[in-house]
Order: sequence, then structure tokens, then C-alpha cells
Amino acid sequence: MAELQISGDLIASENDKVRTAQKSDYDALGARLDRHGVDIETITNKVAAFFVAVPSWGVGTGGTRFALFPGHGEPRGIFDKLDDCAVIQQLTRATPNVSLHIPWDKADPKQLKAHADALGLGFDAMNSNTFSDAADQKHSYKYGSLSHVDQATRSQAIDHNIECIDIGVAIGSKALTVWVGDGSNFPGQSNFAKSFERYLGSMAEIYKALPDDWRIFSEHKMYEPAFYSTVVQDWGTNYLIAQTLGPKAFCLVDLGHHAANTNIEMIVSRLIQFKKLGGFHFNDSKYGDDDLDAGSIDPYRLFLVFNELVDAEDRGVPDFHPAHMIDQSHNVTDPIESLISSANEIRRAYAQALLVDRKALGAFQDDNDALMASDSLKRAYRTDVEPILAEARLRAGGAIDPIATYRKSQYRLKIGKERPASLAGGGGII
Ligand code: LRH
Ligand code: MN
Ligand code: MN
Repeated sequence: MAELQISGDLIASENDKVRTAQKSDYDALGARLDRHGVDIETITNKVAAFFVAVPSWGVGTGGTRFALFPGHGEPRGIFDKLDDCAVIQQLTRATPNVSLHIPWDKADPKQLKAHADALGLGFDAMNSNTFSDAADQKHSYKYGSLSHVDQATRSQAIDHNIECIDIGVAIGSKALTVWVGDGSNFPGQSNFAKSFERYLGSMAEIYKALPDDWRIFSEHKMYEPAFYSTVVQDWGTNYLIAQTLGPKAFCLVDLGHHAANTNIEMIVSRLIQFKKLGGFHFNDSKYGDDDLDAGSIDPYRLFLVFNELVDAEDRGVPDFHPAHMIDQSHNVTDPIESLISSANEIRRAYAQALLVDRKALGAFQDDNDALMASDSLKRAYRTDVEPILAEARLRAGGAIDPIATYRKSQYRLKIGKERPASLAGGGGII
């Protein structure tokens, strides 16, 4: 039987050290917001109700295509990964769900569910994997999967996705994310139209296997592993997929999957407007699909994405419930610390976006007052919302300072003794 790893007493005693300071910071921010007509309690309650899912593959140390340097206490499999995810949730109270990757996390669904239940965790979208070959598979994905020229290879990839749905149903997931690396490295290597047609045909088969209350998310990525062309390369293609498949199909936006300088927040707005935004893989990047910690490179862009989400929430867009998930690879940090920090950064962007004075912003836009419109965003972004984030954690039983509490718990040291030193990291080298 799984048990929670961080003692409640430790969280309480660490919180006691900073409780008075937290209260005074929270009260001061409350007074300041009140002067601008904002009720801090409304913001805190919204932040406390905002959750982001942790990727199972993110709790192991990641790597590059050159090397992987495992840390102490690397998870040996999905059950260790769930234990690590529970630590993140215990301290942040922002990550009650885990997103699984099959076959990396393949195990008896009953045991998966029991282990997660005991830790108080649930499951977000399932992720299929047809971008690498599993040990026992008959047909290779070297030249593609759902868009492969060979029907038998496509069928194998379709069956794998249906298996992911079946596992997901057994553990309480409600969505399947499909990302394929299919593409080509040379002009002429593949026929753009035919490979997209084959991809759509395969996805239609998977779509047919979706339970009524499930959604399917297609995830686009400009390049890598294919370096000349990629079958699902941008949001335009992604929108066509969702539109072609039907009402249960939506687009997933991974923040690292775009050309440099792409206006991602505008893509988010378009997908919302045309009712096809399915969810996110949050991370940050400088050059490509770097999978760096959310908010670590361009926190303003993260804020601008949330500005669109809050705008939609405010306008009461019907059936608007995008899935919020993290997709990162931690190569030089303790993955648990990175995920704690990322969950907080994502909540921070949400809290800041909630502070935008939308009425004033709308008026500045209508007046063509570019400077003041931009200033309304900056004003919200500049607000230090940390006391709100800490308060949301504290009230839900988490830590005022989750990283300090995590370090104090010596959890890494403890699991380093229990789990043998291994070469295993996240899921493969990602
Ligand atoms: C592809 C990707 C996709 C995979 C994950 C491991 O780059 O973003 O979401 O499932 O990485
Ligand atoms: Mn992703
Ligand atoms: Mn990626």
C-alpha cells in the first residue's frame, strides 16, 4: 500500500516558521488590490481551484541525444514515479493528476489505480508512443507510424492507441494525446498529401474507439525527430485534423513546438474562438523543443497565454475546459524541484492574468490607446502574487515554501538509499 512521503508534521512546522510573514504579506497585498477594486479572496479561491497535471516521464532525470546523467533515487518504474508525483502534490496542492505515457508506464491498470488512489492522485490524458519501437513489436516505426506507407504498420500504431484508451478507461482518464514524429528528412522522401491522408485515416480509426465522454488531442510540433518535413507540423494542420475528425477532437498546444518568435498566445486565441483548444503541454524554450521549466525563459509569454485563457473564462466561452499539463525534461535539476517550481510558475501566470483590468483594457483597445492597453497588461504582470500562491497552498494543506520544505524533508536522500543507482531517467532520452 502506497503512503504519503512527506510528514504532515514537517509541513506544519516549516509553515510555522514563516506563517506570520505570510499573513502580513497577504494582508498588505490584499489592501493594495482592494484599492484597485480587486478582492484578493476571489483571486486566491480561483488560484486554489486551478490544477496542472504532472507528466510521469518528468520525474526521472531527462537527457539530451548526447547523454543522460541520472541523479540519486531515480524512479525504477511507474509506481516510484507516482510516489514522486505525490510529493509534488503534497507540497504544492496544484498537481493532483498525473499524465501517463504508454508503454513507458505500462502496468496492471488495477494496480495503477490502487496505487494512485492511495496517494490521492488521479490521471489526466494518456499519451501514446509510436515515435519509438517497443521491445516486442512486429513492425518498426523507423519510417513512420500512423502515416506509414504500410497498412500493417499503421494498424499496429492504431491498435497501440486503442490500447492506451483501454488502459485509460480502467484508471479513470478521459483523454488521449497523440503526438507522432512521422515525417521525412529529405525533399522527395515522402508525399505530403498522401502521408497526411494516411494519418487522417488512422486517426479516424482511433477516434471511433473513443468512449462518449472522452476527447482526443492531436499535438503538433514543427520538427524533430524529422528534420525536413513533419506530418503534423503546425497549428493549421492541427486544426484541420480536429475539424476533420469530429466534435471529440481537439488541438493540444505544447509551448515548445513552434518556430522561434511564433505568437503562441494568438494561436491559443484562434483555437478558443473556433472551439478546438484541447489543452497544453507547458514548458519553456529558448531555441527549439527545449522542454525547460515553465516560466524559466520567458515568463511574460506564459502570462500572455494565460491572459487569453482568462479572457475566454471571463467571456463565458461555453464548454471551455482545456487540459493543463506539464511536459518537461529536467537534465540539471532535481526533477521534483523543477516540477514544484513549474507548477507554481503556471499558477503565477494564471493569478497575474486574473488581475488584468479587462474593462479598462477593452476601453483602451476601443480608443486605439496602444500604450495604455499594453500598460494594463504590464501592471497585472508586475504584481508580485507570491502571497496569493502561498496562501492557496497553505489553505489546502501544502507548504508556504514548498522547495525549502522539500529540501528539509530529505526525501531525495531517503529514496536514494532505497532505489538502486540506475541509468534510467524519464522514459527514454527525451
Ligand atoms: C514530443 C513531446 C510529446 C511526447 C513527449 C515525450 O516532443 O512533446 O508530447 O509525448 O514529448
Ligand atoms: Mn509535448
Ligand atoms: Mn516536445
